[in-house]
Amino acid sequence: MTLPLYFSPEVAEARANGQPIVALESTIITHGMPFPQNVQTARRVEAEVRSCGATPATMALMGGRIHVGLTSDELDALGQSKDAAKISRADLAACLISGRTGATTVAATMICAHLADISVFATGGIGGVHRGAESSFDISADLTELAATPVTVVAAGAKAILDLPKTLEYLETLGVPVIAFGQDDFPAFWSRQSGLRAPLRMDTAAEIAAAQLMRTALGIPGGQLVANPIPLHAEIRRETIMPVVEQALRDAQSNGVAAKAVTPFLLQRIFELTKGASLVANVELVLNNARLGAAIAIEIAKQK
Ligand code: PSU
Ligand code: MN
Repeated sequence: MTLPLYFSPEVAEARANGQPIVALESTIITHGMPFPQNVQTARRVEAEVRSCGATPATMALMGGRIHVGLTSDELDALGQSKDAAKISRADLAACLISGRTGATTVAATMICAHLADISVFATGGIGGVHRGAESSFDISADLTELAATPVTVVAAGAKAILDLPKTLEYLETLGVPVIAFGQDDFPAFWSRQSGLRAPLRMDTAAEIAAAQLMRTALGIPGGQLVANPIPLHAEIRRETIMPVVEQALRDAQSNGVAAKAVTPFLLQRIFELTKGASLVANVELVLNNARLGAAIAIEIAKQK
């Protein structure tokens, strides 16, 4: 069976010329941000990757194919779609045979990136171990994907909607390198500090690239998580965001939100409660991650 991979003209050209490519996810577009900011942000992130000398490849499932890179019209349609499914590892094959439109989570984007021979992926935040996971068992498939698939994921840490200590413990159990970029603390998405020390710290894109190549050379499967702190000017301090997060969690509970709906519900609720301020910070940190992702992709191409 041939792989149902479809490359956009831009990505096909980059591949033909051996240029560095950065994968981008699409659940952040369909389930992570409201329209029209979702499409505007996706375009800005793609432009940022280009201006740093790499090619962006936004992943989505459409018409039974894995689209590696979207045209401007496709991106627009996805951003306005009301019925795009949220696709993780478990849903990928079923979505493709149905021909439905699917937006890829971190886990699914890693799988698609690896199939397309792309080793770097930039996003906002990853899924993790939810608070109360000891009874709900809600642990994102993003974590096990990091243990399995050789892609370096650049994120701004994880949101405080999650249990951060448990998320770090779980990543350690899975053997996933968690690398804070340029600081000792594991960043907490909107805030630069989580109060938790990251297991590893690196200060250059070259080191991060070398570590991924070494891991592959050693035959250790899986990728690495690069936790890149939000730029200082865009930060929302922990004291400000934590009460909002607590409120959103209470709302999720009283509305009986469960399973795949939890993360999108919390993101939307926090957006409402902060009157959009959470989104402004979110956009800045994704742009920042796009820059670092491009720098790592360029280094991997050099060092390979
Ligand atoms: N966290 C964010 N923004 C997001 C997501 C998570 O701060 O957009 C999305 C990503 O696509 C991630 C997914 O892979 O939610 C995780 O969902 P779950 O917790 O259901 O695995
Ligand atoms: Mn979940």
